[in-house]
Amino acid sequence: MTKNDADEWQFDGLIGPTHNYAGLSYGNVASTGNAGAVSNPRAAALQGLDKMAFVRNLGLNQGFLPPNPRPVLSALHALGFTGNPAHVLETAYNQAPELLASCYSASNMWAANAATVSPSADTADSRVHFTPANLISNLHRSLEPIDTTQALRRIFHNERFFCVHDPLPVTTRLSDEGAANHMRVTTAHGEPGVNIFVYGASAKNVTNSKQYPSRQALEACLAIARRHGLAPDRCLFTQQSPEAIDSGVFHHDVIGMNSLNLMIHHEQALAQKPSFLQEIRKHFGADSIDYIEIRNNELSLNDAVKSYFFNSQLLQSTNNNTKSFIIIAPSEAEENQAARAAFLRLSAGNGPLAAVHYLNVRESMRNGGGPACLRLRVVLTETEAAAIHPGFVLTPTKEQALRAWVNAHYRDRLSLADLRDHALLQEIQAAHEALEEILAA
Ligand code: SUG
Repeated sequence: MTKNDADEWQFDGLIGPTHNYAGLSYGNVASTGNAGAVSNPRAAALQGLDKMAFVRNLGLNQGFLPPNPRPVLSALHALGFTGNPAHVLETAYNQAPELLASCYSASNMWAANAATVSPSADTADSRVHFTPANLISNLHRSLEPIDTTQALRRIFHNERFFCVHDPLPVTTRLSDEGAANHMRVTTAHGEPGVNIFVYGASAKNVTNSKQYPSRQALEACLAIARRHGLAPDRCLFTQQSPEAIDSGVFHHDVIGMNSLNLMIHHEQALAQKPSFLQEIRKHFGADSIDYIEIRNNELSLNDAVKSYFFNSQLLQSTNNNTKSFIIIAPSEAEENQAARAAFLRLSAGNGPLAAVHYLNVRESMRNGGGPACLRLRVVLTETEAAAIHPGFVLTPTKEQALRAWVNAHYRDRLSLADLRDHALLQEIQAAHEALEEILAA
């Protein structure tokens, strides 16, 4: 088998039963804007499953990552809340509701932040490498890596093919938010790629964002490239524009997307665009890369953030037509005139898009998570794909079982006050036990 037989898999985060709106992510305008709203975890999970099924029905490879167990009682203990679980929940709710919400967050649904992934075609030891993101920029997200690392080691367990590293050490200098800030440009999935790491800040930066924090450190990107064994001459490190971060672009995938050799970027996405384009062209030549720029007068930074145009899932079309890509965009992009018009332009005439499908992932969107946030891309050869844990592949049977599980175990209404309800904790434990049975079936 040659590496050319490799294909891309989408691993979506299965949305957990504690999905809620706590306004925990400063710099993510949807999260802070919806703080305190009542969520519907059941609808959220079903919307996520609808999207996964849609992708699978297009003939693409679809898997999922399990929700992390919540609440993280050990974190509440570490934060000084003692006693039995009911007492811990009640006192945390009364004294520090944001800490309780952090320990209850279902944020590992945004699988694009689970890890950075390098396919075997790119790595020195020809294994698929994963670095789970340390997610240290926000307390609630910093509680994800331990469980995420475990889940990745469970799914990609065969060490002959896979290497799941530990997350990077916990320090702001190595702040890492995973694949949301990484793009792999290549003409075929199984060919070696050029790895583009987009960072928000570095130790040497002079031009940082002013209003909102940047989340990805250059030093984290450099460490990942080293530990994955990527060829230095096939790695490119470029800075996000501070202006974009200050407009609510907390991850690069909110302002740029790519698949294979197609890149669609907003003109204000990057701080050093000219040198970036020069380097990209040096690697590919003008003909083998399709770089499309969306100008500010076509879609403003604000509309890009509001519509999540760039957080659409750009996928390889499985139809044998001349256009190679399709888009899964959030309904919010259809409702935004400028975003809709931009998609029309890209699908008309010689545009690269064969189709644009608008899907409803509103429950996630209200926390700043669009279609692309909800999935982790993993390029696998057929042999590697055969070695993953089959329980995490979204077959039609598994999909039906997961839908029934969500309907049986999820609430359709969750407010922040509900988080102190001890019954909720027991419901979630029962849900996780039932999920294990589905994974084993
Ligand atoms: O990290 N929202 C997530 C959204 C992550 C989106 N992912 C990508 N762009 N790839 C975040 O800000 C909000 C949770 C809350 O407020 O309750 C939250 O964590």
